[in-house]
Amino acid sequence: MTQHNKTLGEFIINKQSEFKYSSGELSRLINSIRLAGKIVNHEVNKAGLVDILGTAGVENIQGEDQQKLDVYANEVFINTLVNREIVCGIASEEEDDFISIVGGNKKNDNKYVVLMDPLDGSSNIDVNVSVGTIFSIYRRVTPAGTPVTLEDFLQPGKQQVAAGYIVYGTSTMIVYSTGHGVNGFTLNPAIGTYYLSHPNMKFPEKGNIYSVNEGNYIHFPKGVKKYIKYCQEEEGDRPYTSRYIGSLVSDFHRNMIKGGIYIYPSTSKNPNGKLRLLYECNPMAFLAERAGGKASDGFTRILDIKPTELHQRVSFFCGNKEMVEKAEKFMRKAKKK
Ligand code: AHM
Ligand code: MG
Repeated sequence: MTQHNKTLGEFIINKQSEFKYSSGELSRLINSIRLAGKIVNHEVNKAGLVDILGTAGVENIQGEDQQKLDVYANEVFINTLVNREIVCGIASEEEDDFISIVGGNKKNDNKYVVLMDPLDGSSNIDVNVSVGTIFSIYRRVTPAGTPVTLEDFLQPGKQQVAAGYIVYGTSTMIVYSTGHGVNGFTLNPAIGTYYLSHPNMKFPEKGNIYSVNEGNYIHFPKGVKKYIKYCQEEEGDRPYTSRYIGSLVSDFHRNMIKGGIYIYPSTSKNPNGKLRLLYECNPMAFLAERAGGKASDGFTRILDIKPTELHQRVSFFCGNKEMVEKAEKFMRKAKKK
């Protein structure tokens, strides 16, 4: 990566001028997410110092209360979006209910709602493994200027205007799409600037990685068990390799670059899977499709599912088109029997 690569700021401005009649609202919104991501990144980077600076719920040397990082990230994203007056509503995996920003004395004609998982995979923080923020943006369906309602958030994923993630990894990256390509930007922490490092990201045509928590094998549906056995068979380009970080953003990111499938199926413990449709699966499915991949619940396209509740869970199969289709075939076959 060199200094003359386009920065995220420049990229957003260029994109904005492509939409002749756009108000720049979406560009400003992406900009706010970029800023909040930098603040969270700074804090995530200090996570290893927790024993020195104090643990969650305990006062640190400065007499400040240390917060859990997922709670902190939630607050940073909400405060940034509220303070910049850039959205009309927010729903977060960390909040029981959605937040309406319209109301009171202030006029707010903003048309977008943001849904997010502010810090996904946060159990990985203690062991210095990558975590991420996932975000999803929709145009509200109720009239501008009125308080948002549940209806504004329970839209099928195909209605998303934009979606993306920030991965706090060996490098910090923001990867997002406003509907056409998927572009990735890497943060240069020395100057706090994101540079376009991964233009037009695409899943490779063929993949050979499967990512699933095999510890739950015994509780998996038959179709998934059979697909895992298929991945392990010796034939053609198989056996595939198994890679599972347990951090959706990182597993997805690797699979998009190297080619693979991520599966979090239903289990006897979690009959609807573990992942959340609105905060995790829809944004990832939006990116997957824009990058030439596919995402389904084993039978149905994720982006077609009409949500019924905010914290709804769903089985998730996401990655290389060919691999997801193969897994779906095993699911259908097992269901018929
Ligand atoms: P979280 O939202 O509580 O962090 O859970 C989501 C995470 C995903 O990032 C990851 O892929 C999955 O949970 C891992 O779950 P498991 O430990 O059951 O394999
Ligand atoms: Mg999560």
